[in-house]
Amino acid sequence: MPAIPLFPPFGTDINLTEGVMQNPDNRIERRASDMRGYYANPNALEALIRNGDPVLYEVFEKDIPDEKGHLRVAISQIQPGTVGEECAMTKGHYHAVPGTGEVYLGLKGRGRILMKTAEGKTTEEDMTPGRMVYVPPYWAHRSVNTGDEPLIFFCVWPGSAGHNYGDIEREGFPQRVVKRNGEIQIVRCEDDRSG
Ligand code: S6P
Ligand code: ZN
Repeated sequence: MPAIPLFPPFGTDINLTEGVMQNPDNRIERRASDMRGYYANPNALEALIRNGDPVLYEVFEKDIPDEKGHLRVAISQIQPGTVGEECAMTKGHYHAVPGTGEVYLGLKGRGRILMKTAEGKTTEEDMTPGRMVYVPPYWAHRSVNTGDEPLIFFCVWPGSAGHNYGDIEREGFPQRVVKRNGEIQIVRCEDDRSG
């Protein structure tokens, strides 16, 4: 007798060239108006909201139980562009169960994954097609599109992990990715002139 209800196996096609999952069960969209408080330049964000409130990123998921033992999967797609000088990015989160990791696989476009711990350690990893990035337990993670086309990546994480957005909403990340004079730069809080 299994400890959790038996779940039917399934398969789904992923177009690896386009980064598109066939028949996702859920689509989450984040528009500019969902991102208040996240970007260093709130005026630039408000201008974007007034100017059609575009979808900045989407997440396509399969319906897999958010329970221990399961693995959840999703494809995220972040549109290119900047808000002020800051590159388009996800909200970023810790997992609600902090001791749970995640695997990212780049499918299309170019970006960076920013990571940080509650104790103040920080690091970044490149996200490009075919590159796998391991996000270990306890590391908050945010994805940033540094290219000129959508950044698309596949993620797998424990079903029980959940998402803790509140801490990042309050703390932000010490790193910000900006485009200055056509060049991508990572700035730290102390030398952040974008705000
Ligand atoms: C889930 C995984 C991704 C993100 C997605 C959107 O654990 O890390 O599927 O949810 O990239 O980012 P965010 O920070 O808005 O959830
Ligand atoms: Zn995650």
